[in-house]
Amino acid sequence: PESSTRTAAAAPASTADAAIERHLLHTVAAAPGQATPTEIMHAVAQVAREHLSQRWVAGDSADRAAKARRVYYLSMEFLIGRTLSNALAALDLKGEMGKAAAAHASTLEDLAATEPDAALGNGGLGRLAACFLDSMATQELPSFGYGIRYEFGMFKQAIQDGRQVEGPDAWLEDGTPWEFPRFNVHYPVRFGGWVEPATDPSRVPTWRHAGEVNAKAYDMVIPGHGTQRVSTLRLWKAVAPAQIDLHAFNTGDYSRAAEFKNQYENISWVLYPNDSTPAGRELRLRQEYFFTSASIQDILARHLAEHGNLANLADKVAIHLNDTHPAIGVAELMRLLVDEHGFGWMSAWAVTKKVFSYTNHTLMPEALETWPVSLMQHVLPRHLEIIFRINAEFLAEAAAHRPGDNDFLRRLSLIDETGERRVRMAHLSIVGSHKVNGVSALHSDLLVQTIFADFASLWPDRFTNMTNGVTPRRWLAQANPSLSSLIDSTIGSGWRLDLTQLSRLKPHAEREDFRNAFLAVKHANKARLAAHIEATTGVKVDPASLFDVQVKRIHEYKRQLLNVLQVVARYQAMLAAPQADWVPRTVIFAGKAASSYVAAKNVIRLIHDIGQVINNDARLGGKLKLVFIPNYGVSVAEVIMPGADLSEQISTAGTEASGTGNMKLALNGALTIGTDDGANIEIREQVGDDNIFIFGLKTPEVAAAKQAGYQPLRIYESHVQIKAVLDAIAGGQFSPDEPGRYRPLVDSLLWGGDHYMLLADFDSYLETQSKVDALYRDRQAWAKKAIANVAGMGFFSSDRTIGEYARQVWGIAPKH
Ligand code: DL6
Repeated sequence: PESSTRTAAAAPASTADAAIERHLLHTVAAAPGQATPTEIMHAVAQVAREHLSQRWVAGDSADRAAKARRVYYLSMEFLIGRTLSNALAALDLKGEMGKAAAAHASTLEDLAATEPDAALGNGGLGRLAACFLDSMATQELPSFGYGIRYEFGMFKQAIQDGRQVEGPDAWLEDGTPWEFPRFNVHYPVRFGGWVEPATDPSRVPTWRHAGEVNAKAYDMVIPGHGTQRVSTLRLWKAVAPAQIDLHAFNTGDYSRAAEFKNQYENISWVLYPNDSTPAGRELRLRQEYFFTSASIQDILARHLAEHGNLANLADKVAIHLNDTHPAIGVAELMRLLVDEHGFGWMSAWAVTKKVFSYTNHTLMPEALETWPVSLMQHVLPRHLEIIFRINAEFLAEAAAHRPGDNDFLRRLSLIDETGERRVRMAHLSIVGSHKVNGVSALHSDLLVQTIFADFASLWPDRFTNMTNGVTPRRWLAQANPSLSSLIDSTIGSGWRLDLTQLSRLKPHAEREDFRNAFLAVKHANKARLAAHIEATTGVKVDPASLFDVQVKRIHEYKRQLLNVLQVVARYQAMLAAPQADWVPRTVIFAGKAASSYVAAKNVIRLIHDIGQVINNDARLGGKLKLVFIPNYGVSVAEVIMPGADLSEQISTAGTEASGTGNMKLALNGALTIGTDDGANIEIREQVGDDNIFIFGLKTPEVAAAKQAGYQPLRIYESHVQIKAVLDAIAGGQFSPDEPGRYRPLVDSLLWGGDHYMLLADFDSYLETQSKVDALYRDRQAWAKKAIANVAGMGFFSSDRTIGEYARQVWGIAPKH
């Protein structure tokens, strides 16, 4: 391994240096002169940990003394990324630590790069949760995040022969400096068995559970910025009950002992088990109940320790459901209050509704969780009973609103009776919460107009909107230090804690020297991104070309394929007129496809195959490149966002709940080309119509076109360019070794109905792309608009979002 050039004998130059050496010697057990960058990173992290831990203890004591009202954010996912730089920035230790790192012949960036990403999430929902933790700490909200300590996070994506290959993400392999095991905090979580009815009405039923696992707490510290406060992310690890283990072990049946252990401990092994099998689906339900139950038991224990009883629970506790994954919490709190804490049903229900609130993150019907009643009966029989009773009472209430309307009740029911009976987790969340929100203005409107319309007719005031945001600390200050210093020297550094201050940049867009400085920063960031592209794909790209970026999960509704069609159209047009003055473009994709999502994986392969042809076609003179950056995640995003010129946000209108990549890219000075969808609409309002490229059908037009009998085949037959593009792909021009490879993909567009309306938006997309090219030719005009984007992004700070949640949903006052 590489070792630093410093000799062990040299005296530490500063307090920071001394602290690092102390930790190298005492915690990491490495000789300072021989320590590897990873060891030095661990030592630096330990220094930060010491400070954070003091802040933690102080904040916790203050909250206890104040008997604070707290918010508990329950989420299956937290996509945190690396912590070191963020922690040092929060502690204001970057300068000092940078110097100390230099003494070890290293830069802070190099040290930080040795930390594995904590990738405990899939995409937008999980990253939003991580931005929220940062803002909750920064806004000094008494708060906890609760989730699962997955042993393996989001899979590592490699691209082999154009195909996505998934590898395990053993992020805890070498330990993490950021977690604090809480050996004294653990709860039993029970599964299976049956329910023994109560013997008389004054008693409660008894759940004779079949199995029990121990949930052990591991805390991760979340630093606040500009404050001494930190927040806690409490993650649960599943541990088999020791006596079971030992019994089999003692009788010499080692494989049975291991089997028992696995059966219980697999609950916290992997993020999102493949749910294409019954075993995978059951494991997922167990995961959901496991972390939700442990979290709620912990919340009640804390409350009892502070208040002595649960009478004032709803005054002191707000529990937020990040999507429906923790929705079983509604039944679990009822069970704990009624079965274990002596509450009557009615008073328990009144408390439960006050305590919970719920965010929906998707309108896609296939993403709305439901669990078969039979599975629920098998895994959580007592909860099923509770859900049935909640449903009966709820339907009685609903029936009073519309007597005789059985269809209304059928649609509202917590149980879907069409086909196999299933529990609708979104319905449980709505009925059990006092507030329900969507994540952008459009999405929240669509929720009440479409999938939740019946509920909205019952309880219009329950529904609200909280437009997403991103943390400026990670997504500008940390990811883009050069733009941050330019901004600091122009308007001061206060934007880190008050992003609306970015609006002060507006007048500077008129200054040529500022525009040039801005362009120079962008160019340097593009060079950094180009180096990453070359290192990870082997393709050399020109930082002077327009960097056109689509980075996000690969999904049909996000329409990476529409972008691909555009690239092929451009390629064909360039070949037809090679001498024309083409604006050089580098089209950059990144993103993971769910391991069982065949259509998405085909898109990755298609991008790769087209890239192979285009990138090696000398006739283009290097003016078009197409690359797929592997293993998209938080740290890769931190390199991509600052280097983008154009942000592709091209989902079919009405399908993307919000998007947050759109915010990160615009914040780093990319111009958006996008549809009238999700938060794009609000980005447009903030940056102004002239500074964004909006194209395509709007949500009502999509619905109308479908209603009118949309026929993609007709478009194909009558549209020369679309036909040429699809024929090239289907005919094997990009897969000469297997000419039929993409025939099914094209057929599914033409004959499968083109569900996401790619062909309907094709013309408008291409026209708009030409406008992008035209603008890019005028570097000064482009810079003006890019600066206007940065200046207009103040609204999209997660501090603003968290402030809104705190005041309007959780009833807690934020700092600002
Ligand atoms: O709210 C965060 C994020 C949105 O920005 C995206 O538009 C949305 O697709 C995403 N949803 C998910 C998974 N949804 N579910 N369930 O990540 O949430």
